[in-house]
Amino acid sequence: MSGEILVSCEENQSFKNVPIKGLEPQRPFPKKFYPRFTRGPIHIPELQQKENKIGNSFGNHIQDPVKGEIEFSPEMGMIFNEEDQEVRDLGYQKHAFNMLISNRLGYHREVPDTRDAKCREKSYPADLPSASVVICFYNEALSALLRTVHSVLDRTPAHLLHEIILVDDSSELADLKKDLSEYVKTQLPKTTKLVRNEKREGLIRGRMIGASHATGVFALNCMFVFHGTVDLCVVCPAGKVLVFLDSHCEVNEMWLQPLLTPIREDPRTVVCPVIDIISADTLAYSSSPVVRGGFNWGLHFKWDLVPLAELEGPQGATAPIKSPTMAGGLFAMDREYFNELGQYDSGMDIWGGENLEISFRIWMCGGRLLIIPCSRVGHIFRKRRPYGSPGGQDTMAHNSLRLAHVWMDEYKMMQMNGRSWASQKAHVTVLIIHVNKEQYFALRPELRTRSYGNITDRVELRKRLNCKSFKWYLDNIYPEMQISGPNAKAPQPVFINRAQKRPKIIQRGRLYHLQTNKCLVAQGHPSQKGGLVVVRECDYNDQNQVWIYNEDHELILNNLLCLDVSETRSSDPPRLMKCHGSGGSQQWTFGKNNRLYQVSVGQCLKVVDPVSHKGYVSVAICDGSLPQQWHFES
Ligand code: UD2
Ligand code: MN
Repeated sequence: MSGEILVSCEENQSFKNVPIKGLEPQRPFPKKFYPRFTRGPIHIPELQQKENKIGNSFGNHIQDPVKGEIEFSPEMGMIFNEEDQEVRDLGYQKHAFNMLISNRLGYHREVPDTRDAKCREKSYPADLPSASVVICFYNEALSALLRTVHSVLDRTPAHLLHEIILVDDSSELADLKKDLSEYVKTQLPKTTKLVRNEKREGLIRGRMIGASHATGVFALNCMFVFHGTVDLCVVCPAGKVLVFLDSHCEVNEMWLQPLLTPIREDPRTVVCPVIDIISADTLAYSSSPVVRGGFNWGLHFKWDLVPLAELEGPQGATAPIKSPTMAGGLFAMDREYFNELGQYDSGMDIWGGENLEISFRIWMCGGRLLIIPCSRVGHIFRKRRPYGSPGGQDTMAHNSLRLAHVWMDEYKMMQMNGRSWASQKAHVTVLIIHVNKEQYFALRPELRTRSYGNITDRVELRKRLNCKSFKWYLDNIYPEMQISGPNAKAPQPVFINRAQKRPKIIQRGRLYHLQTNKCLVAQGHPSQKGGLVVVRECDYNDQNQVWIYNEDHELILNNLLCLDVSETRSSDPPRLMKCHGSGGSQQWTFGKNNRLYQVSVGQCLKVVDPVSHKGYVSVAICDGSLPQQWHFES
């Protein structure tokens, strides 16, 4: 059949700038600082000069035309009265981010287009499948939740958005219980549904409940049009794809089309956008580097640099990247494939581990997982999780145990101090394994005997789907993963190569902190393993202040030790450790806004208290602020 494809779906419905009844924050602060519903530049007099100078504005953020970065205008966070203070304090307590600014931003705002310029030249097929967006939330700040919803409505063509399904995981906050349902009924399109769990289920079962409400019927705004001159008409196959989002996100321009395209080509492809950073303190939206997902033997998710081979190709920086794992919150997947692949493990509770479980399952059972650099979605990264589990259990440990027993074969990490530990529950002899005394069981010895429920169904699922072994996954999908113990391949290439060939030096010089005019040095002696780093007066004759930056992205002080972070406890300050050559915790990149980015934890190096003489440093969510600006001086 030949002929032109006709898309019968309507252009983007507009639900922008709807009047809000009763739900907007009622705080009496000066109107000039209240730019809600403002989609163009806001004109705050104090900002005028700044705006004129740099010429552009995104809501409350100002774009720096040189670096394409954004800068936060501190006026948004000002406290004018006690009530403001209360909103701010309560917000931090309940949500671990600045609710005062979130409320002031309102439900719509522009965000900077953080895509690579080449993404804007891309075109996507006209007959993309449409999506059901599932957003599960528990005690979310209403303004953040509704900004998530409106960003989807504002930036998604209507014919691609079949529905939004909000799953309230039994929230206790009054506005979520009452006002939200009123708002959904009266202010949002009919295609937005609100489902309420009778009891707290956690995000894993919550998402499954959301997905089960996704309908597969044709959307009302899609018609089958027959036209004499057209051979083929396209009916939007409504709700074919499930898109999961956290409840504190903002989608960027053209976010959905690049996600749907690879799924249309192959429904066994699962895709993630690049997760941009929305600062918990300022709500500033900034771009994330394109990195891919990995994990460590403590079963903690981490970011890895993309291997060069993945980046080389005709599409360059815009090409989809194969990712061994996903971060968890933001992804799109064919609905039937989600069901066929076993949804999620319903025995997992509240939070944690499901992202590695679904990642292993996708790769081991015949699918693939991609990160799509041209799709960008911002997410508020908080410094702590503001909620616990109902019984106070460590659900991450429970969930990780389940996934290890179902998917990791002989690679479960259950050897303590060199002694194998056989699991009673799984009836398997654990051979193994990677011994990492600091990372998991050594830290949590009580987990050795902890029960993790019945996993029979999941083991059967794995058999039914005829999934490959975990060894296959490691060999083919994540060969960079370091393995020690009986499963180690001999010889281990990284260490061998390292002894023979030192990584090429890219730069040698001082790490200068722009705000304090100080240099990064060892707190004690630079050869002391585990020693902290601090900023001190620069001394250009002192070899102990000289860093090497090499092609492996390592920062080595005085040719001795590498700057390193703990992957399991990113709140620990960076320290100097023996260079291990396996990337991750010792990989740093220099990025926009003079940031020094730690790849594995996805955070930036900063001086904790720039006015204090102590000069302590830490890693924190990147926000482009002055304490996070560094310069490598050769
Ligand atoms: C990350 C993921 C998150 C999830 C988690 C591991 C991203 C951006 N986020 O942590 O989606 O995969 O790792 O489990 O990749 N929620 C409920 N019920 C609960 C607890 C949470 O509905 O009992 C909601 C919550 O309101 C939020 C979502 O689940 O919308 C994810 O929770 P989170 O934001 O606390 O997780 P995050 O981003 O720390
Ligand atoms: Mn989240």
